Amino acid sequence: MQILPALLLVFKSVIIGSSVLAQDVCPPDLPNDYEWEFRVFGTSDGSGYSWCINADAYSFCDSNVAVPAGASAHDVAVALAASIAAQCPNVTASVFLDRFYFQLPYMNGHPENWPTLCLGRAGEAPTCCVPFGGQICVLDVEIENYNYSCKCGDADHSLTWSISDAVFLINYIFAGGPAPRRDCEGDADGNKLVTISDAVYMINFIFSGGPAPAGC
Ligand SMILES: [Ca+2]
Ligand SMILES: [Ca+2]
Repeated sequence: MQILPALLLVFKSVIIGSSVLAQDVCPPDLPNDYEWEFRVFGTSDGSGYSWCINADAYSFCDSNVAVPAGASAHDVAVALAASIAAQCPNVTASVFLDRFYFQLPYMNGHPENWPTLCLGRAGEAPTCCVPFGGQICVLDVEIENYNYSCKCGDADHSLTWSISDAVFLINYIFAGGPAPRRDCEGDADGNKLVTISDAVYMINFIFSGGPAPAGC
């Protein structure tokens, strides 16, 4: 989360024009914006996405955001960010890798005005997220079982290989820590199991010039 301000600074862009709603129905631009962070896992299956922002009397929704089958998590993030931002010029959107961010201007500060953003695949119950008190709301958007792209050995799903992956596995195996998001991500040595051997494999890869994870 510490990188978010920098990311927003770099990638922030206000989408202007092509709004389906008149600008004067959007919330006023006041401090203490509400923020959401989303992360998309996997690729699009082509069935499309839906989202809805509800904030007091305001409601901005789209139930048919089309994303071609096979589109990457980044492409899904771009499509959703563009769709949401296009509904209201006061919504600021940015995208970084498989993550995307929204900011909605503060709305009078009353709990009943705290906005909800719901997001999901078209035709399925969406997942909703409320950034209470202007705090950022983080929501992982799972797109499981649809051509999931697995980076073998990336146990912590950071999209990179590092010693953190070995630490993650050791914590999982010996200390009751969280499991890798997908078994394939924990399976660095490609034997279809997640064991301490995978942590050893990552250590050997990172520090001793061993082979890169593959074949999970
Ligand atoms: Ca990693
Ligand atoms: Ca293994």
